[in-house]
Amino acid sequence: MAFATWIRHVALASSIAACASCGDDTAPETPSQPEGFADEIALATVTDLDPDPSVLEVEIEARTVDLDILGLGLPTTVWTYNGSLPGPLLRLRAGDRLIVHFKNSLPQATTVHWHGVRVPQAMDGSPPHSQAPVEPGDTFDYDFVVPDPGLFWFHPHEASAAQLGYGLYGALVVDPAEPEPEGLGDEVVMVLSDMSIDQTTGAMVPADQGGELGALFGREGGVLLVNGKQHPTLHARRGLRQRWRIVNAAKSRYFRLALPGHTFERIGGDTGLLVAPIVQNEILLMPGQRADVVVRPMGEDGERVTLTWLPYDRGYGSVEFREPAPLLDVALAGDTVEPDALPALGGGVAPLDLAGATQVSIALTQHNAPDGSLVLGINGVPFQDAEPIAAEVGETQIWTVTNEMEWAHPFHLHGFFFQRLDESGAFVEPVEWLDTADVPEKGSMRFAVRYDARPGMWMFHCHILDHADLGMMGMVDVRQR
Ligand SMILES: [Cu+2]
Repeated sequence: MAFATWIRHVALASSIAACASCGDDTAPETPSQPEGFADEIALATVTDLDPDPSVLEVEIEARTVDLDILGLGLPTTVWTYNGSLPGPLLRLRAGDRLIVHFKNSLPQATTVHWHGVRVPQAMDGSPPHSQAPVEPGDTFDYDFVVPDPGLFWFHPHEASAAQLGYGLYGALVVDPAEPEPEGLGDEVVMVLSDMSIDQTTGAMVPADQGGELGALFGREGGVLLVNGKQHPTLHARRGLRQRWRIVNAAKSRYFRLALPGHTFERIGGDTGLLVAPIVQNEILLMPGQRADVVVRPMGEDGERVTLTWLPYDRGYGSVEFREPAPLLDVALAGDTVEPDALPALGGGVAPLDLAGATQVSIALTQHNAPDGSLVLGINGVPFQDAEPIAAEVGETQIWTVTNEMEWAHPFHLHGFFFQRLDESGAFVEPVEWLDTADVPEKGSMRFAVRYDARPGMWMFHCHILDHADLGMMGMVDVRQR
């Protein structure tokens, strides 16, 4: 059993024991969320096969299952990890070991990629270099230590646009080795996604719908999901903080989120806490990206406020004729809890030392092959023909990623975090470790990366997975010095 699971059991047991004082009406009330406040969007769990508290050992099977996603009594055949959408929540502590006995019971080959986790290259789940695809009926053991705290996620890296679109994703929470400050709010992990489902039959729409044009735009599903549920309800004690840890697991869709009348205090992103919270009116999550935000739901007793998806302009044709859409209702209850100060986060990151850094420039490109078919690539070369970018363990590189296309691209680097730089080369404040960052249309994005260890061939690609599948993917060959 991993430590974090154990500590929650202990906390539950002690809160039951503490109820001996419940009859004492002089005891000050500790405000709490409504009973079962997040049950409707509870993530599935998985059995830990290892009694060692520093090891989480689980079995995960990729298989199809029929689920009533639309709530209309129509079965949708969803591709899942262990039969649930999303897959089970995996939770460990930084420094713990994760062992996943993976079995592929799908009709096609797949892998599991651990997005954002600094795994050894052989555990990265990204064929052809880190492993061969796991064929139907075959198994693969993933076994690695999770070094960094944060919300991460896992998904296939084989036919990834199709397989994510059909439902293959799950959340991985790594708690920090040292306890976090208390009072950040009651945690809710939210996996956002979308799905293309025929509304009359419940059938999953094939992933190649719309042909090349669909792929060029990046296919978005019309059914928006929070933890696999369409427009679910989350309950909240008025004024009492909740900590929403959100991952965008959609294959193409950007999630621009607003909660009318509310602000968000962003306390983290892809990994770890910030040095101080950032107050934001909206949250923007590109595919693959995470946000760690504190919310104080406010309003009348019995009122519902709706977390809403807003159109985001990621380029040509991306906002026209598109309306805001409800994602999640927050149902308010109870007396209002008076605000108190958010605890000091104590996070933050030192900027990388850029002395002697090597410059790398790449362009995200689009062209037509001689046969007229659409090709996306890096520097005009699709992934299958690409030469890797050379790097050495211990080297620091400054990348300039230029985007020549009419659409923004969410750039993702495997295996290593990076720090954003602005056009002048200064660090973007606050300095953060990221694994995914937006490259605006007809614009560029710069970052610094240090290859700390772990030699091998590492992927980078657009996380609009239709684009990655069309060739917008490359490799960094990190050699031992
Ligand atoms: Cu793209």
